[in-house]
Amino acid sequence: MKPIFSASLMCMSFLNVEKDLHALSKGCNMFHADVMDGHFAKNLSLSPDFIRDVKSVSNMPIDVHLMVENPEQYIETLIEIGVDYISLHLETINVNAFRLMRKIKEAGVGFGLVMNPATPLEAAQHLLSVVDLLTIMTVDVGYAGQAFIPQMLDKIKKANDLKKKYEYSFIIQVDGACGPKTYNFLWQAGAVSFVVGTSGLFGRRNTISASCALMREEFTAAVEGR
Ligand code: S6P
Ligand code: MG
Repeated sequence: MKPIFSASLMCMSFLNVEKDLHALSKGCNMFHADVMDGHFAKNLSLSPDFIRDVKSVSNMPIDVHLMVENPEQYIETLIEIGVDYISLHLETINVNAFRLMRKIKEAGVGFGLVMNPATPLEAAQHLLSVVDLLTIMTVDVGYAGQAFIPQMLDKIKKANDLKKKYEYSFIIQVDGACGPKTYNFLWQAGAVSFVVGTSGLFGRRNTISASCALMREEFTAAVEGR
């Protein structure tokens, strides 16, 4: 199985957005767009208007990670923009999880479910058969550049065991501190998709194309133990 690299757009420089998006679309496999409301996550990040612009210049699949208290408010707009996955936090959908899941899937969009580090996998068990993209946070939401939470490896392994046992189809994605120091553990645990931000892709003294190439080399070296 090949890894999926999902570029965390909130970590990119906005000085040359269109040019860098084109380079990212050659070197990565997906875009990850963080939307925050300053409440559920104590920060602000990307907006639906920005995501619309990204979609207008690129064919890359886009996963929108909604870190907001009321995700329902954004779903119609994101469907209309034509994003590929709408990822909702389990912690924000306990009163309407199945209703929102149906709304997303009936529109032909992938249903993403995201879990905070403190939320046990068991809390998601009734949704696992219908999730397309399961994102396990390995940092608390809100900021790039945080330390990896090692206890999450066990959660990833459990998710992978359940996926195999019940033949679930979700992709296991990890968000937070994905990079050369963590790829090997994450891959061995069963993660397939990696949200790459400051730890794995951005902020290097390099062009975006060179950073993408380096990211892939670092992944190969990490998982092959070289
Ligand atoms: C955090 C957000 C993430 C970050 C990404 C940053 O709230 O959901 O998507 O942008 O994790 O990556 P890194 O390598 O800086 O932790
Ligand atoms: Mg994210």
